[in-house]
Amino acid sequence: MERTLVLIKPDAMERKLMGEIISIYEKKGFHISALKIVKPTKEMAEEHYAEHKGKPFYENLVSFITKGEVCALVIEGENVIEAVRKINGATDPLNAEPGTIRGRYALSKSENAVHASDSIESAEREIKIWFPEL
Ligand code: 3AN
Repeated sequence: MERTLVLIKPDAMERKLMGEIISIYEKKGFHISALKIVKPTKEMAEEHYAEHKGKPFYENLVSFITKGEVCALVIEGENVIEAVRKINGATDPLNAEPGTIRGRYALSKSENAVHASDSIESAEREIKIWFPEL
Protein backbone atom coordinates (compact mmCIF):
# COMPACT_ATOMS: atom_id res chain seq x y z
CA MET A 1 0.00 0.00 0.00
CA GLU A 2 1.40 3.38 -1.05
CA ARG A 3 0.78 6.84 0.38
CA THR A 4 1.11 10.30 -1.12
CA LEU A 5 0.99 13.92 0.03
CA VAL A 6 -1.55 16.20 -1.60
CA LEU A 7 -1.87 19.94 -1.04
CA ILE A 8 -4.97 21.85 -2.05
CA LYS A 9 -3.39 25.22 -2.79
CA PRO A 10 -4.59 28.71 -1.75
CA ASP A 11 -6.25 29.46 -5.12
CA ALA A 12 -8.54 26.43 -4.77
CA MET A 13 -9.11 27.03 -1.03
CA GLU A 14 -10.17 30.63 -1.68
CA ARG A 15 -12.60 29.45 -4.33
CA LYS A 16 -14.12 26.94 -1.86
CA LEU A 17 -13.11 23.91 -3.93
CA MET A 18 -11.68 21.88 -1.01
CA GLY A 19 -14.68 19.57 -0.56
CA GLU A 20 -15.08 19.07 -4.28
CA ILE A 21 -11.43 18.11 -4.73
CA ILE A 22 -11.27 15.77 -1.71
CA SER A 23 -14.41 14.10 -2.99
CA ILE A 24 -12.74 13.31 -6.34
CA TYR A 25 -9.99 11.30 -4.58
CA GLU A 26 -12.49 9.60 -2.26
CA LYS A 27 -14.85 8.62 -5.06
CA LYS A 28 -11.90 7.05 -6.88
CA GLY A 29 -11.65 4.68 -3.92
CA PHE A 30 -8.64 6.15 -2.13
CA HIS A 31 -8.42 6.46 1.65
CA ILE A 32 -7.72 9.86 3.26
CA SER A 33 -5.66 8.90 6.32
CA ALA A 34 -4.72 12.41 7.52
CA LEU A 35 -5.99 15.89 6.81
CA LYS A 36 -5.28 19.40 8.11
CA ILE A 37 -5.77 23.02 7.14
CA VAL A 38 -2.67 25.17 7.64
CA LYS A 39 -1.33 28.57 6.69
CA PRO A 40 2.18 27.49 5.65
CA THR A 41 5.22 29.33 7.00
CA LYS A 42 7.95 30.48 4.60
CA GLU A 43 10.20 27.75 6.08
CA MET A 44 7.68 24.99 5.31
CA ALA A 45 7.22 26.29 1.76
CA GLU A 46 10.98 26.52 1.14
CA GLU A 47 11.49 22.99 2.41
CA HIS A 48 8.59 21.68 0.34
CA TYR A 49 9.89 23.30 -2.86
CA ALA A 50 13.62 22.77 -2.12
CA GLU A 51 14.20 20.98 -5.45
CA HIS A 52 13.08 24.11 -7.34
CA LYS A 53 15.43 26.51 -5.52
CA GLY A 54 17.22 28.69 -8.08
CA LYS A 55 14.56 28.27 -10.79
CA PRO A 56 12.99 31.48 -12.15
CA PHE A 57 9.58 30.67 -10.67
CA TYR A 58 10.83 29.59 -7.20
CA GLU A 59 10.22 32.89 -5.33
CA ASN A 60 6.71 33.09 -6.79
CA LEU A 61 6.02 29.51 -5.79
CA VAL A 62 6.96 30.19 -2.17
CA SER A 63 5.04 33.46 -1.93
CA PHE A 64 1.97 31.93 -3.59
CA ILE A 65 1.72 28.88 -1.32
CA THR A 66 2.20 31.03 1.81
CA LYS A 67 -0.45 33.58 0.89
CA GLY A 68 -3.40 31.69 2.36
CA GLU A 69 -4.69 28.45 3.79
CA VAL A 70 -3.70 25.10 2.34
CA CYS A 71 -5.37 21.74 2.93
CA ALA A 72 -2.76 19.00 3.38
CA LEU A 73 -3.84 15.39 2.90
CA VAL A 74 -2.21 12.00 3.19
CA ILE A 75 -3.92 9.68 0.72
CA GLU A 76 -3.40 5.92 0.71
CA GLY A 77 -4.09 3.21 -1.82
CA GLU A 78 -2.65 0.93 -4.45
CA ASN A 79 -0.44 2.91 -6.90
CA VAL A 80 -1.85 6.08 -5.35
CA ILE A 81 1.18 8.25 -6.30
CA GLU A 82 0.77 7.72 -10.04
CA ALA A 83 -3.03 7.67 -9.89
CA VAL A 84 -3.28 11.01 -8.05
CA ARG A 85 -0.81 12.66 -10.46
CA LYS A 86 -3.08 11.51 -13.32
CA ILE A 87 -6.22 12.74 -11.54
CA ASN A 88 -4.51 16.11 -10.95
CA GLY A 89 -3.38 16.56 -14.58
CA ALA A 90 -0.48 18.41 -16.19
CA THR A 91 1.29 21.33 -14.44
CA ASP A 92 0.38 23.77 -17.21
CA PRO A 93 -3.43 24.16 -17.36
CA LEU A 94 -3.19 24.45 -21.14
CA ASN A 95 -1.92 20.87 -21.26
CA ALA A 96 -4.15 19.49 -18.51
CA GLU A 97 -6.90 17.21 -19.84
CA PRO A 98 -10.41 18.59 -19.25
CA GLY A 99 -11.37 15.71 -16.93
CA THR A 100 -8.49 16.35 -14.53
CA ILE A 101 -8.55 18.62 -11.46
CA ARG A 102 -6.19 21.08 -13.11
CA GLY A 103 -8.07 20.80 -16.42
CA ARG A 104 -11.19 21.88 -14.56
CA TYR A 105 -9.86 24.35 -12.01
CA ALA A 106 -6.28 25.54 -12.67
CA LEU A 107 -5.90 29.21 -13.54
CA SER A 108 -2.18 29.28 -14.41
CA LYS A 109 1.05 27.32 -13.94
CA SER A 110 1.37 28.58 -10.37
CA GLU A 111 -2.31 28.85 -9.45
CA ASN A 112 -2.92 25.26 -10.39
CA ALA A 113 -5.13 24.09 -7.51
CA VAL A 114 -3.22 21.03 -6.27
CA HIS A 115 0.15 19.49 -5.55
CA ALA A 116 0.91 15.77 -5.30
CA SER A 117 4.13 13.90 -4.58
CA ASP A 118 5.88 12.46 -7.64
CA SER A 119 7.64 9.43 -6.09
CA ILE A 120 7.74 7.26 -2.96
CA GLU A 121 10.81 9.21 -1.77
CA SER A 122 9.16 12.62 -2.28
CA ALA A 123 5.98 11.41 -0.60
CA GLU A 124 7.86 10.35 2.55
CA ARG A 125 9.93 13.58 2.57
CA GLU A 126 6.86 15.80 2.05
CA ILE A 127 4.65 13.97 4.58
CA LYS A 128 7.31 14.75 7.24
CA ILE A 129 7.09 18.48 6.43
CA TRP A 130 3.30 18.73 6.64
CA PHE A 131 2.62 15.99 9.20
CA PRO A 132 5.69 15.83 11.51
CA GLU A 133 3.47 14.11 14.09
CA LEU A 134 2.82 11.05 11.90
P1 3AN B 1 3.97 19.42 -10.54
O1 3AN B 1 3.29 20.13 -9.38
O2 3AN B 1 3.04 19.24 -11.70
O3 3AN B 1 4.70 18.19 -10.14
P2 3AN B 1 6.61 20.62 -10.71
O4 3AN B 1 7.01 19.76 -9.56
O5 3AN B 1 7.40 20.59 -11.97
O6 3AN B 1 5.07 20.41 -11.09
O7 3AN B 1 6.60 22.14 -10.21
C1 3AN B 1 6.17 22.44 -8.93
C2 3AN B 1 5.27 23.65 -9.01
O8 3AN B 1 5.97 24.72 -9.56
C3 3AN B 1 4.06 23.44 -9.92
N1 3AN B 1 2.94 22.86 -9.24
C4 3AN B 1 3.76 24.83 -10.38
O9 3AN B 1 2.91 25.49 -9.45
C5 3AN B 1 5.11 25.50 -10.37
N2 3AN B 1 5.71 25.59 -11.69
C6 3AN B 1 6.32 24.62 -12.38
N3 3AN B 1 6.75 25.05 -13.57
C7 3AN B 1 6.42 26.37 -13.60
C8 3AN B 1 6.61 27.42 -14.55
N4 3AN B 1 7.23 27.20 -15.70
N5 3AN B 1 6.13 28.64 -14.24
C9 3AN B 1 5.50 28.89 -13.08
N6 3AN B 1 5.29 27.93 -12.13
C10 3AN B 1 5.76 26.71 -12.40
